Amino acid sequence: MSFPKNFLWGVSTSATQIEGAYDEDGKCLSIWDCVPKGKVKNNEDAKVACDHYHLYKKDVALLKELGVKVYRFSIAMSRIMPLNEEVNEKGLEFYSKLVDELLANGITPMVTLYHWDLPFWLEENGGWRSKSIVKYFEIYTRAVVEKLSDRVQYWLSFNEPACFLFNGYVQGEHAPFIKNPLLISKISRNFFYANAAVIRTIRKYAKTKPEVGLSFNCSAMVPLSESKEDIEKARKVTFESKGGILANTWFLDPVLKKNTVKVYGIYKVTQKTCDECYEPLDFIALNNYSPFADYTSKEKKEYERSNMLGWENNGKGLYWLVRFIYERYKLPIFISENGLPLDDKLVDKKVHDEERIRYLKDYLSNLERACDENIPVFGYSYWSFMDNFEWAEGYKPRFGLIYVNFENQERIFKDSAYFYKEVIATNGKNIKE
Ligand code: PNW
Repeated sequence: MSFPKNFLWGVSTSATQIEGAYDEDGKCLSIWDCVPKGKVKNNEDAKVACDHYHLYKKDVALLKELGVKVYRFSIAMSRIMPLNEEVNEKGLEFYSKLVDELLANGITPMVTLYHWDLPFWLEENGGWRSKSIVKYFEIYTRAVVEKLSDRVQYWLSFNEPACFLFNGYVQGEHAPFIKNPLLISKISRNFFYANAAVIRTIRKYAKTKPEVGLSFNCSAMVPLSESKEDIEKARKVTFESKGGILANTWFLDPVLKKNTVKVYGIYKVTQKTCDECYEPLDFIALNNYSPFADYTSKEKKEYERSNMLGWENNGKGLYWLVRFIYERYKLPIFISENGLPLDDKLVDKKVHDEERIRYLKDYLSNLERACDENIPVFGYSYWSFMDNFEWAEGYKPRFGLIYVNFENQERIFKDSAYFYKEVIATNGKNIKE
């Protein structure tokens, strides 16, 4: 009963959320540097964030102290592609030094090529509404892969297409704050082509045999009981009902099964798109925070607990997600995000975040169950390494294992960081205590 040997324990971050240095060394502005007033809580911004761009060596030392095997971070396209087809060597240099620092400390890098921060000039060009975006992703990916692939093996083409496309262009809650449901098919199609181009470019130019995945934000419905009928009902909702189809099937089926999907009778991923964009992945990366609400039944759920952003905490959601996804797509799974936001308080240089420790115990014991049932999960990466810029929510929700004092950039291990360190050291033996 335990996690596999060599399980990849890690922590995750993304460029915009931690780096700062928003206009240094040739970086252009991204859509998250050009947010209209009123769109982010308290009009906060990511100009400085955790100042990781300058403090990266100290941060890698903290990763080492935590004992992580893998560190998942993203590359800011705006550092690499300041305008049109031009490539900025200084931007590449930063990530090259970061990779060296990680390797020197025995930590495996996992690179996300796109975590939501489109260069602003590319948005003005039409952004995800324009097919021309594909060409720029190809140039960008080639530059990064040529620079880093002698040392980087794990690649994620994109982080959460459902979020940056739908929050950005359909709901208008994230940059570029456009609200137009009629864009669903078009922006998705451009995404499928960009994703295929990115994966093909990685495989074409990689100097080390690459392991390529994509981070999907996914949720499952937790069955009401473990009877056959309830499990079947939950599986159906996970892949077929309203929430399930747009959040899970819409992206996963075309990418992983070459299957067309139709939603609400109007929106469609066509067979042509599926055929032209099919490029098998080596693994599936899942970002999971909450299960789906139960759309099919009025019965009360087993328990209701929600975090400060209103998302339900329930570790069973992770077990069922991993199980349903593996049964349907049959690929190895990496959990690339899972975590809890709290309004953590620093008291005498300590942060007592028992709630986060309970959360970790709940989610990790459910993940262990999946491992025990021989589902090939090969790693888990907590979101996030440290407190950071939580997009439209600003700095209040703190997801980190490490507390960041944004006044002076001090970093402090929370109680959960000590707990997670022990999780890694014992390969999960302490989650039952
Ligand atoms: C992720 N949901 O987004 C993002 O990848 C991170 O950048 C972000 O900071 C983190 O989670 C925390 O919000 C999410 O449906 C997308 O519950 C979807 C959900 C949650 C988080």
